[in-house]
Amino acid sequence: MTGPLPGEELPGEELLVERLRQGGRLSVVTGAGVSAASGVPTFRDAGGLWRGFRAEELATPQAFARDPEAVWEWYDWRRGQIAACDPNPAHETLAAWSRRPGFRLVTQNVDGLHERAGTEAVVRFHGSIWELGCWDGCAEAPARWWDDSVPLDPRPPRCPACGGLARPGVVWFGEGIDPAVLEAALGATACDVFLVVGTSSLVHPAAGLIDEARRQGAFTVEINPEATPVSESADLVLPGPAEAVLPRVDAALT
Ligand code: BJW
Ligand code: ZN
Repeated sequence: MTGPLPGEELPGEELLVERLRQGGRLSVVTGAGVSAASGVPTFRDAGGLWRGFRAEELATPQAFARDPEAVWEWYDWRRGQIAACDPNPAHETLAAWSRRPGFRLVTQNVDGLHERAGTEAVVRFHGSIWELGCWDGCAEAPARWWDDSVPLDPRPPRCPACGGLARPGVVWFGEGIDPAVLEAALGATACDVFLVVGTSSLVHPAAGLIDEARRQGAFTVEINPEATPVSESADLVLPGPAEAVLPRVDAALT
């Protein structure tokens, strides 16, 4: 026996189609795998290393305090990569679904590709690579400001209010999630169908949202070519690439 060929419908897809046809509230959590087909490297696959460093070694306040120039160089490199990428059919399908009443999208991605595909009101769980903040948290600077220059000039960039170091407007390991963002994400767990797409589900608290959704009675679905810690407990696992599975489910809906 062989599994489905690439591009072929996966067993169980019709179950998701059926649930979505019922028209209840749909919430989606996405991770780096959703942007993989756009050319944005994921964190924990082979392409996610930068000069041999893992995200866990660079995406921390300690790494920034030690060597802000190196951390900014990593972010500048990523900003350049992302600027050259376009949304893929996974982002586009979710943007189309965002017009359904009761739809909510929580993304761990900082790349902005969901917004560029046309999804509004995205809950950016880990912030945005296009925003900056004051490293010292000075009272005069806004909490976050937008700067999409590639490359950044100067690098490291400065806080416009105090002239000190600016930091990327993202959430690093050991930092808390913005309370309003956490509240919005927890709000999204009250739904009928909860989809988790393209995340290794290793990083908390984002990885725990699916458990909260199940606790509240949602039908939980994972879309990921690889098994993750949530695969065993999800109601349905569709082990394929998001850019193929989501458009196929959408086509079956119409
Ligand atoms: C495809 C595909 C295709 C490929 N289609 N799929 C509870 C238990 C244990 C630890 C903790 C816990 N609670 C908190 C912690 C500590 C820590 C943590 O989780 N550590 C674990 C690693 C063990 N969490 C935190 O520190 C968080 N803060 C917090 O909890 O605050 C409270 C607190 C404070 C102080 C002390 C304790 C608690 C903050 C986490 C911040 C994470 N930040 C980053 C960087 C963001 C900025 C940046 O981008 O630079 O967020 S790390 C990185 O990981 C990034 C991502 O959003 C995040 C998740 O990664 P993701 O998206 O899942 O990517 P990958 O690469 O892991 O997976 C890709 C997946 O795609 C794979 O599965 C592929 O198979 C799949 N895929 N192609 C579909 N085509
Ligand atoms: Zn400042």
